[in-house]
Amino acid sequence: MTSVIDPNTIGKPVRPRRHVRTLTGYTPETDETGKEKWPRGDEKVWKEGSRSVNTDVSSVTKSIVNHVQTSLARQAYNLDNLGAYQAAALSVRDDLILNWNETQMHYTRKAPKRAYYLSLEFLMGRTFDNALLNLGLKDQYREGVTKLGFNMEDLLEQERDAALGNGGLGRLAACYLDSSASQELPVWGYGLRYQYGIFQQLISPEGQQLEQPDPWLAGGENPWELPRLDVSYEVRFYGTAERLPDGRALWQGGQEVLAVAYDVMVPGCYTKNTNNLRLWESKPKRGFDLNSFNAGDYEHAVESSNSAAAITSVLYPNDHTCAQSSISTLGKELRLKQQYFWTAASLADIVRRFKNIGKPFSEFPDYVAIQLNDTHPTLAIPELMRILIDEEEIPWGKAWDIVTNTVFYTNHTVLPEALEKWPVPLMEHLLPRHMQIIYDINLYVVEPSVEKKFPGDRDRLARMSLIEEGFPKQVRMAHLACIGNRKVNGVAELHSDLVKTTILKDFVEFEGQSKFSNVTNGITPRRWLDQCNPELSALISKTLKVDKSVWLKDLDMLKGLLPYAEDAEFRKEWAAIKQRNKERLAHHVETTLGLTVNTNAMFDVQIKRLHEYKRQTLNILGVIHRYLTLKQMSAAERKKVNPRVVFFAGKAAPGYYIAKLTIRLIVNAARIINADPDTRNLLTVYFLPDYSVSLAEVLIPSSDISQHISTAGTEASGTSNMKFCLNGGLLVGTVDGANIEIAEAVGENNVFFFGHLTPAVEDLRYQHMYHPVPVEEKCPALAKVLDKISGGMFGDGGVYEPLLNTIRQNDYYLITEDFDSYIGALEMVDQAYLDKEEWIKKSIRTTANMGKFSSDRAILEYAESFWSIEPVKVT
Ligand code: NBG
Repeated sequence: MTSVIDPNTIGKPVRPRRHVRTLTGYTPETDETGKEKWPRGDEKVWKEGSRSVNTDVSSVTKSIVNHVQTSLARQAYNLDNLGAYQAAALSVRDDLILNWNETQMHYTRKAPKRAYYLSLEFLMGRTFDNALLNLGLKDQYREGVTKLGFNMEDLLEQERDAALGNGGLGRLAACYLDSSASQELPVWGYGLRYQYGIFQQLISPEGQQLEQPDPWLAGGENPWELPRLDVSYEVRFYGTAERLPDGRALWQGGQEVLAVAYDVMVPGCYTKNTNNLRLWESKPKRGFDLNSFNAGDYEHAVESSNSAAAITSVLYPNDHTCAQSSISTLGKELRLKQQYFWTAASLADIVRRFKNIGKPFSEFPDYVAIQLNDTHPTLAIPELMRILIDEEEIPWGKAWDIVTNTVFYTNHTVLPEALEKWPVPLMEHLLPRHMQIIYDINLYVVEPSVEKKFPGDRDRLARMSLIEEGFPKQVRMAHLACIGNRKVNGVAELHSDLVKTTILKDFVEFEGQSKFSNVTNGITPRRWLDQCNPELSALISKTLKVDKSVWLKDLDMLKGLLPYAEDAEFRKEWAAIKQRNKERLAHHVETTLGLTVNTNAMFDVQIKRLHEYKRQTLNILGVIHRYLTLKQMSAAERKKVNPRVVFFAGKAAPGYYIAKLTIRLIVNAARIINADPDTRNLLTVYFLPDYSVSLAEVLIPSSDISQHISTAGTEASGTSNMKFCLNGGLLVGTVDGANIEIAEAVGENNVFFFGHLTPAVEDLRYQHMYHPVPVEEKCPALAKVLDKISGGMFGDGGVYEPLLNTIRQNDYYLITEDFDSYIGALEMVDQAYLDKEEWIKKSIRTTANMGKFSSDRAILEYAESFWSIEPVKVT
């Protein structure tokens, strides 16, 4: 008999398309007496067959060899470092899965309130080392790997960074996941599984930044994720939304794509709790269009499947400050598609999990907290409204109550150009139902209540509206995020104040102060001390006489180091570790770039995204000023100068012309300065290409001084400032972001502050606009530097004119205003460094006082004050 194929089923998935429950998450049934029933087979056989985490060297080596033989289908004869890394990673993954499984089962059984961290970026870096340290298995693996004839450091180097983020915002999300698991909090992350992370940066011979795709998954299977092809949701775009008389709407037609889950295990430090980061990948709903295929039109046949797959193909490399201005219309549509795809899939998953508990929707906020990491996931607000109204048939007002008690919003920048806005026509086209809901929120919530509270204040109404008038009209995402949530916070004290007094001022007057608060950012001391600076971590444990498993989770214990600042022997050990970290960096530069670094010099580091507000330009102009000063000195004077090596690293958004010019100036200035025999023992400059989490892990422990020199009021927090100080590096900075709180914690005499303060900035800008003073008059030292650049000291001077003109004209970021005090601060650094013993004391005191900046503290603040969730320990 021939089988008959129904053409309608071709290309359709065999399984029903709605999410199918998998075995994960099932809870045991109980019998009449309330005793748990074993689900299938012989319980004893099952239990005998189960294994636990491998903790001794011989079971570790067995497991690695087993993976070499089976998972990799290789043998000792043909195993290279990459293969050995893969086998060892798979072995660690097995252990993580065991803990992960238990954690998920435990959370499901207990059904506690959970928090979900929605972030479009998770800058995870490498996992192998971090997982071993958190599991407490580093020593066993090191020994095992050595026994198998490999070197642990070589294997660690094989792993590619997971670089699914642009900078601080994405790394913060990664630190928060680590802290949530370490503090045993039921928190899941939701993000996108980009095929391509942040671009790889190359530097051309002229000093130009070139971008290259980062195919981070190309090396084959990623051992740190679990593909969960059975967890998938349909997500709709375009189509029509027809309002029904009962308040619901029927959204239909358009394009449907599938969101498929990939789970990344997030192990806590010295605990079984292993949380989940769920990343969505887009897939076409059907393989391809069969009609076109049959008609021989192959291109059209795969068109829609390509467009579905494109949604999660690449991370947008835009720095927040050139937000959407440099994206094309098509690019904008894709970006908005990414945002909706991700929030829709995440919410479908969250709602499904909630429904499994069997509680009414009125209790949703008792079980679910959703944190919006910046405005990128703001569509979660109208999407949850849509689900509640259209699918769950909950009346509008009740739905609004649920949403505004569930959602929380963190703002990460007050730069006005960074605030997301989407053109209304685009939103109407792509998400017609959501546009209706946004209009409804404006109509039912914003307008009547603002009018009631401030009768007749039309200007205020226009300022606060979710829709900005213009051609085209735009949806203001920050306003939607602010009105549709329970609490808003900034990320450092100054920043949170600025949020309240600038961009959301009207909303504070409208909703009251209590909705607005601050959670100062934090960093995980596991990666940013124990992992990146193992010698310092060991010295701290030895000195405090406390195992690191304790102090790494209670970072205030570092205070115990304070008395040792007076102990000469301890200082010697401290300084020797810094020195070895410098040598480690020098070795890295030598092997990757073939350059020799003077490790007897002071190491001065600025590493972050390239942006005008972060003022790498100020730094390189300062370097050139130093160079010119050295050139003018006599040989005898030069002898008194302390040698300095300046490191830069960071990526510029591909469309950000001025930032790219700054890179070019740094690279070419370095070329000239490093080659000058008069000065090269005293000053050298390096631009290290392709900045990444892994590069930061080598740079940060080596620094004597690091620079955080944004124009006051522009850097919301900064987090690398915390990482440097935790590793005993001192800070040169403006009175901005978290610099302020760091200085409060470590003592102002251990920080080198300079520059104008935030309240002065607006007036200065006004003066620049309407009463400009030429640079020659305002800041002669700077004028000289600019002239040298224009004059061609670092290659064709004309190339840099657009960059120099941003300073000569307008000078929005106030380089002319801060230059002299900046140079003054650097001189103070030189002075202070002359007294080596005192410098080391400062370094020790700085580390000792950094307890506040642990991301454990920050995540506990979110958990307690916002989300109302509690630790759920997996035993
Ligand atoms: C960035 C700020 C940083 C801050 C991180 C994390 C965005 C939009 N903002 O100062 O510029 O440290 O967020 O909060 O990426």
